[in-house]
Amino acid sequence: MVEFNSDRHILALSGGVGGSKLALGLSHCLTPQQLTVVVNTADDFEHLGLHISPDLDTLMYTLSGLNDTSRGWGLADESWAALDALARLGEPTWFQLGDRDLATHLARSHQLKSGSTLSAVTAKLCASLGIAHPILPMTDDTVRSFIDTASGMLSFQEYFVAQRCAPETRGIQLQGIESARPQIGFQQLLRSPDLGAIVIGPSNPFVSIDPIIKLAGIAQQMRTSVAPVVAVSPIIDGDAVKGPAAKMMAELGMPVTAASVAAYYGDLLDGFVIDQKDAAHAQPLRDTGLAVLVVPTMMQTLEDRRTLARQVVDFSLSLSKRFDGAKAGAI
Ligand code: FO1
Repeated sequence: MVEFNSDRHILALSGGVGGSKLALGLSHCLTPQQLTVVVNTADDFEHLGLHISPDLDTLMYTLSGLNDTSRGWGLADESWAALDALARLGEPTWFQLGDRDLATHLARSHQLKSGSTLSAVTAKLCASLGIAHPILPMTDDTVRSFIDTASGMLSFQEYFVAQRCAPETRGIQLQGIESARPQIGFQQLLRSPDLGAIVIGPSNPFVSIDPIIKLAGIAQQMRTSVAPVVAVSPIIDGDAVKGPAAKMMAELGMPVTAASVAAYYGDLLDGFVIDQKDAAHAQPLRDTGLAVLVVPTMMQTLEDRRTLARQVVDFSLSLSKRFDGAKAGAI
């Protein structure tokens, strides 16, 4: 465990694959009392009558060690008999549901239909999978990402899975964002004097992190929090490790660089973590007043995840000391 004042808590904001790798590293460095992961739910959708929460699934499977590391989603050692049977019945199979993964969607959908909130369902699923660290959906209300493309307005999964991110992105709409209430534990944590740092994972800024920070009041609470806000760049050497972040940035007219991600988050950030391949961006970013950590950020092994997590926590808490005086007056 990282040695730091144990009543300081880290709040990690996460999308799917990249965020879950850092969250796994954090879960190895921090106790369940020291870490909460808040997860994007704007990728959620209804499919075959089931409520699918892809990023929550990825977090749960990763933190329980059940995830398929090569695909990046779903469970390891999966079988596909139900999907084959669905194909025979003429049902859509573009979104692949593995046999054991299907149990998660059935349980979630059943519990939601019985009146449970997504938070309660997630807590129950996590407990069943033996996950001790709290994983919270960003909201219990409905927010859905739509991608405005050259081929029309597409729901996120239509864009991401069915069309393999091929259509050109013109913009992103977060339907329901104005009326959605941030999850209650998320709100309480942001107000907590024990909050040590807010860590934005190396996730897609537009479709994974924006839905979380654009929830009512969240960006303002992050800015005025006693805790520093530190993001890990999802862009390394001009490309995204996984997913369409780099393609979307280019299509939205942004330079595909780590520095561009920092500029996008703007005054929300106190610190930024970039890969050593992007070391040339460090000084220009520091000149803007941002604290910058340059370390290897490519997480290939479990040891990479642990090492980066430890470095991010140490860096964030060092800023915490720096900001104690400055930010304490803000709440
Ligand atoms: N991603 C795919 O590329 N193809 C799939 O068929 C697919 C199925 C799937 C089923 C359950 C689940 O929880 C996730 C699944 N994903 C699939 C991943 C997911 O749609 C995306 O990775 C996220 O939405 C992006 O964060």
